[in-house]
Amino acid sequence: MKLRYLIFTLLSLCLALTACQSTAPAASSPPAVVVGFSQLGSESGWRIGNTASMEQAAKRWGFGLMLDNANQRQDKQIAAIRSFISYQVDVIVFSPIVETGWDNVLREARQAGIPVILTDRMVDVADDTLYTAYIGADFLAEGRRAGEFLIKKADALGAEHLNIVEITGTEDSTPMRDRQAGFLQAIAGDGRFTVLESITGDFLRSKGRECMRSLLDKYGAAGIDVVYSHNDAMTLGALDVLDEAGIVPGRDIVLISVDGEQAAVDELVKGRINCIVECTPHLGDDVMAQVDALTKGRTIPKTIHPEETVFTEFDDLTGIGPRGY
Ligand code: GZL
Repeated sequence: MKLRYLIFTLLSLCLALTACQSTAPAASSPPAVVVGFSQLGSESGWRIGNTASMEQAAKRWGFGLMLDNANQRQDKQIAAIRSFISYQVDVIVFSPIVETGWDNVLREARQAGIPVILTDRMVDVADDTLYTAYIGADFLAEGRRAGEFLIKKADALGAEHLNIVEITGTEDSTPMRDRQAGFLQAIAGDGRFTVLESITGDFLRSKGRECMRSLLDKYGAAGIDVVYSHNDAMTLGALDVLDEAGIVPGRDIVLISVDGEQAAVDELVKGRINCIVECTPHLGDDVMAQVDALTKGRTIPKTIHPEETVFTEFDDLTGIGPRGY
């Protein structure tokens, strides 16, 4: 039995005994394909849904999955990738918490002959052959959808001027950079909009709450017309603060969010959020289909974007089914 099968089987047995995270078929038949997946954390409902999607898809494809949760730390992701190289997995999949700092470990994976698929977020590396594919959202398009909604909302309000505050995701992460860039591209040249300030909430509900509180302290409720928040977790934190301050979200202040978590969609239906740009966490099947193709020696596309939409107050929201995250 190949060393890595032995390791995987023993590791799965050990993980199973200690109830750690490993998805493996019955120990009697080692999986033909083993995937090493470095997940960046559990910071939001989106992330938890994404992890579930990857685990369920690996099971459906009959792949062994070594899952490591880095708890928001890049150094732990790098260590996990190195352990996957040692175990000689067939494919490494990871969601890079930030874009920079990956060149060395990706070169080590290439030297070991192990292909790397990026999922959910991109890397900024000197040589883009260091990764085989990126499977995840087009965050620029997501940002543009947020900006396009705001233009429509300003038209509907007959607003002459709107002050915007932006609560951004993790700095140097692809969703943060491109959701901001796409939004600014969409509203560029429209003199009705001023972005007063952008502060990072790191995609966390608790920090979204802190950001909203400090922005209200600084500008007052009358000074803020629009909150553009890069994910639902931070938006839900902002809603907590607006409620405490007696501000009616969705009416006194326009809220634009991203992800499409069930909890946020419920607030959208109540009119407390005005727009949610969908970002699907259900990437597992796309990723595992490309893993399958790679292990069969086929060439795969360099970039795969999932279909995504946008939900706004101007739409018929009765048709939104259960979100699953
Ligand atoms: C987007 C993903 C982001 C989500 C957040 O693809 O990277 O990270 O929008 C999550 O909820 O924290």
